[in-house]
Amino acid sequence: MSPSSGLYGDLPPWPEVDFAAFGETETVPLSRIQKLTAGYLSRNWLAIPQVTHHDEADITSLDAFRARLAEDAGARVTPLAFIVKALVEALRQFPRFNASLDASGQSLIVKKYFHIGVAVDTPSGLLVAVIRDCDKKGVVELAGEIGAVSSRARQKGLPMGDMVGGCMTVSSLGNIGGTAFSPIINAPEVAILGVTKAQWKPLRDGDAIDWRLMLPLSLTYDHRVINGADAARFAVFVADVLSRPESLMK
Ligand code: CAO
Repeated sequence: MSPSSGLYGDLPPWPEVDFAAFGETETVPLSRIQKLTAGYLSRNWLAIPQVTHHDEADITSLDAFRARLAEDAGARVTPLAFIVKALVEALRQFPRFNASLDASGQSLIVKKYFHIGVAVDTPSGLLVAVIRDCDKKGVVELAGEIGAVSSRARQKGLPMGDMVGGCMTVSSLGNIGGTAFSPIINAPEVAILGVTKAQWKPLRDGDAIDWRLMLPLSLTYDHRVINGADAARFAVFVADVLSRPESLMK
């Protein structure tokens, strides 16, 4: 798909530049995954009126809690498994986020299941692994599944069946850095949660200063389906459950 073709064919043509006229260059073919992803991302970027809402969650307790949990379970547990569980709770509370517009755009299909997509950075491009029935799995089980599916994705890619049917996606750059970003919705989902690196921040507690570990949340939503106030409520809800990690151990 050319960058300007498709839905908005009346855009000016993409600039054709002889880059070599300005200095040395090298042509590197895109991988199959990168080419496919480019098409989907362009479609989703053009077709969805999307807005990103930013908030942050206090994960001071969660960080200590997950360290204890990992030690007790003898397993690796990153914040992501808690974030997936928090999303399940938020989707229950705000069912409009667990929905897709039908092909005619006239009705909303509201899902009663909780399959969460996890964006995985692989050497050949970005893949979204869908973790099924996250409402029925515990945090440790989810952490194991996310770890296993992301290594599989990096080593040999994923079959299409492992990447479809998601309700909402999480894109975590928390292992790398950043303070906020605008993730693009993975259609036909209506929202995606971006997460960047948790940072210690001084928060006022009466006359004292308390250092808290704050996790940035970047929630992109389809404005045709979700209004800004509900997006703000959704983010506040996610932040609240993340601040009470015991509540996610059900
Ligand atoms: N803040 C601080 N540290 C974080 C963190 C956060 N938000 N999220 C993860 N970390 C830490 C983890 O705890 C882990 O440290 P420990 O081993 O000491 O606990 C370390 O960072 C590495 O985590 P990880 O990346 O191995 O595991 P994960 O569960 O956080 O993420 C995966 C797994 C597959 C989502 C991730 O590796 C990945 O590929 N992310 C990129 C997704 C991407 O490219 N998104 C952009 C798409 S465009 O929207």
